[in-house]
Amino acid sequence: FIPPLNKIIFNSTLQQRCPLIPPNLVGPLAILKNPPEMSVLETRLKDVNQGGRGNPKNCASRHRVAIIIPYRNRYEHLVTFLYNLHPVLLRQQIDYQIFVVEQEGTGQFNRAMLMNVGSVEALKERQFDCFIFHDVDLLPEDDRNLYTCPEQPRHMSVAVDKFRYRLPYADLFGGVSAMSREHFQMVNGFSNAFWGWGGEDDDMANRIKARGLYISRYPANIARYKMLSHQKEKANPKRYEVLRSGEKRFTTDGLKNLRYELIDKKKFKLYTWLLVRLAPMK
Ligand code: UD2
Ligand code: MN
Repeated sequence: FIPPLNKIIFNSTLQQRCPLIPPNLVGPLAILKNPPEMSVLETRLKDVNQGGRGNPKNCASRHRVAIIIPYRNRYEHLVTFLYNLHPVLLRQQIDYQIFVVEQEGTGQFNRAMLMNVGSVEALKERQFDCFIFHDVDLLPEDDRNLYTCPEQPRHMSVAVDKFRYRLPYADLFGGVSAMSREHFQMVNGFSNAFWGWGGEDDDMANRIKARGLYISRYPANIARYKMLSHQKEKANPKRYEVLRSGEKRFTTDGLKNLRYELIDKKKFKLYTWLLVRLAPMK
């Protein structure tokens, strides 16, 4: 017996592949700003499975996506994020899991390194084919902005309210961005050398270009986000210097020399939580 091409075996039953365009999207969204308590949210989001996993009920998803959130000390943002994101991802018929990668301690934050850790730890669970790196404070304003990885790395937060819905500069890759597993590994992940605020996203843009890839984007009327308010982090004064010398480290600094200690891991209902101690890079 040879199944027809449009069907694949899934959970030992034959299931139709989901349509290319998810049928239940609503378009522009009202952002939900006052989330209930986490425990209430957990019972409300019935279609989400332990560890913050979701997948469409009646068809086989075309996408296996790990959503990776670099995180420390922004609990209110996290609750609001989960409140807004899960329903969108479910409507988009994506087979996904949300990973919150928390940096232990009070040392300088390293967003890029946490995302590297997230990718490595996610792949220990499943063979995801797409990574979406996501600031915890960004909420999509339109569910046609699909959480999937197209042919090229995609910068998803094109129009952010904080930047008056304008792209600040052409090579911006910060905020929310999507890369296939293949491309992410091809560029050796993010640099581990950016401690404190800034530079890590621009270094990734350079890695992408150096490999002959390019940053793609959806139209700005769809790729819209609201940023939750927070204090400005102190920028790393060395970021330009590290960025300028970045190219000579593309092949050595990244997934290749990533060192960390996994302190704790828990599968909460609405997300998988990883607590990590980052080792300074030499
Ligand atoms: C911008 C970028 C962001 C990153 C950063 C520079 C956009 C829309 N965002 O964000 O992607 O490149 O500049 O590093 O372009 N975080 C914590 N706890 C902290 C600090 C940071 O959880 O104490 C996480 C959290 O997910 C946060 C993200 O790191 O959203 C970026 O930090 P930010 O929001 O303070 O920086 P922002 O808004 O300038
Ligand atoms: Mn922010």
